[in-house]
Amino acid sequence: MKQISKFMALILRHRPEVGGIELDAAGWTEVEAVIGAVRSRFGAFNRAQLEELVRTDDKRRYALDTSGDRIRASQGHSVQVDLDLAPIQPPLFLYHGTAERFLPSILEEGLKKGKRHHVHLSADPETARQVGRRWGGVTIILEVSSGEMVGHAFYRSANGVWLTDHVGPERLRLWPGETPLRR
Ligand code: HQG
Repeated sequence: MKQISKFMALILRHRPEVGGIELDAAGWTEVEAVIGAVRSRFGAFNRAQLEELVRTDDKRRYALDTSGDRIRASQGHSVQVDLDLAPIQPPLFLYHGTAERFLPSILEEGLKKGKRHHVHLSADPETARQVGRRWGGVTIILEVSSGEMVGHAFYRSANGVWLTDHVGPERLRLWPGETPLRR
């Protein structure tokens, strides 16, 4: 199931053509098309298994529409899609987990979105830690003073990831709970 989930992330976020599917402007595609793509790569796979995968995914990466006939990734795309999220007021603080080795560049340039459409921020330090751990080495957590970022649009994806365009270095500090520099 993990391999299938990774394949779904690939075709729903980055390379739909690999699965022979097409995403609409908001990132949606037919559930049947995704089932077909998974079958042609992994063998037997049915709607119940897809729904189970959507329901149990650790980060709730995929969402079905209200009809249950269409599916999309809730965030993380590199292909051009407009998720049509409404801007909302962020909490006072958000968090970003990353690797210590990126810190000098981040403190100079701020958080940049790179290949994705947005910078991804977490609602709490623990989630940020999980995100940062993916990079190996020493994980650090940055606290973002999102409450002070007046004039910057923030969005929250269906799976609770906070999204914005860029975070300037002046809005970042090492989360006080983290002390990597003293290790
Ligand atoms: C770093 C996963 C140097 C940034 C997670 C991060 C998340 C800089 C990396 C989602 C930088 C980008 C996103 C700068 C940012 N200089 N490095 N100026 N600005 N960076 O993968 O936040 O499993 O695009 O710190 O759970 O790690 O895919 O972003 O380390 O929600 O569902 O550049 O991906 O979800 O990496 O992760 P990413 P991210 P999924």
